[in-house]
Amino acid sequence: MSSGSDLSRLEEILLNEVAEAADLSALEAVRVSALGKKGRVSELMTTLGKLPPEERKGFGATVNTLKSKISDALDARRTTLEAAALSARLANEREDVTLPVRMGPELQGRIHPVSQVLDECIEIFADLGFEVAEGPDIETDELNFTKLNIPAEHPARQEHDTFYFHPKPDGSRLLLRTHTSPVQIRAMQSRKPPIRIIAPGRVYRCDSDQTHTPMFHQIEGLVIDEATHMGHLKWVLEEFAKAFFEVDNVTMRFRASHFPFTEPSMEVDIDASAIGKPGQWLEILGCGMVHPNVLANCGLDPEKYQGFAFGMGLDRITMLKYGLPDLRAFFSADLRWLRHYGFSLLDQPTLGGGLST
Ligand code: 2U9
Repeated sequence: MSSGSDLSRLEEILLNEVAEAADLSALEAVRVSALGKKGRVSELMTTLGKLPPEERKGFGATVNTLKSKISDALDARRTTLEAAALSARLANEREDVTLPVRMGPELQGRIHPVSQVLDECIEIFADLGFEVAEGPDIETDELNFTKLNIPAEHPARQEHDTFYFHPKPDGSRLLLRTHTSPVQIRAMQSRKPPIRIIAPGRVYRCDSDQTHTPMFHQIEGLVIDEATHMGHLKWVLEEFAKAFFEVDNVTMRFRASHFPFTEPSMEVDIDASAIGKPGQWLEILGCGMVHPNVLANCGLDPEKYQGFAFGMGLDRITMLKYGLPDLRAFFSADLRWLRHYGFSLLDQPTLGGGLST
């Protein structure tokens, strides 16, 4: 039978043990030996039944008070020990953030030059207020051609060397998109101007020689608003060319051309001094004002809206910027080539940090 003085003696012992626990595991041992199922405080409760009924209530209350005192002391000690353990770790463990990054898989991997150039383009156009739009590689005839003012039997369909899927029972055929333009068609159908988007991605044409591969990459741009004009187009392309080739000035030449989806249409050359070869003209892109038929096909009133579009071959501008001589190497999955021409994961292009430095 425990008297009141036994209980206060036990309390003193237990509080002392809690105070003396030197670390978290010692403290846990104290908790188990006091409050665990067979702990000293819990065992007291089992003696309750042997007490005369009139003493039970008072004894029970005293033991419960003891229990919560010990429990509070354990919590307080745990907080102190945890803080001490953290301070000890912080004092002992040091990170030298100035050390070079350790060689690991992330650093051995290389970013393909086309991916790097795509990231550069996105960075430049995002800064000019464009957002990236995407769409599927497999498209309908309607979105890849018809809506773009290229009706059936139009000669431009032959020039696109299209990969078709087998016709469906209703005669319609799906195809691999021959340009990223269907992405812009979808955007015009689904949102109201102002529209400012770029559409980068893979495109497919059944054509293969020294300068053509059956899959290649394009980036196209589209701006539609109420008063967008050719001056805006010229400014955007000039800003792009300066930022992309990392030069203060570019000389550009706009040559009249023809595309079904733009009117007027132009092909754009830059003076190659931008890549250290003055005196030569390099064709870098095609562009024009979006044809009124295309606007109308997408449900936009050509009397109210107008805008410009442009398209570039990403593979081509990658070869120009980084002096890569052979297009076919881009797709040969040759690790030696990638290790030589690829970019480190840490070379993320930013306008602030210099695109390629
Ligand atoms: C919409 C309306 C107009 C996109 C354009 C070009 C001119 C162009 C070529 C560049 C090299 C393709 O990769 S390449 O062979 N592209 O010359 N692309 S205007 O015009 C559009 C696009 C979408 C709705």
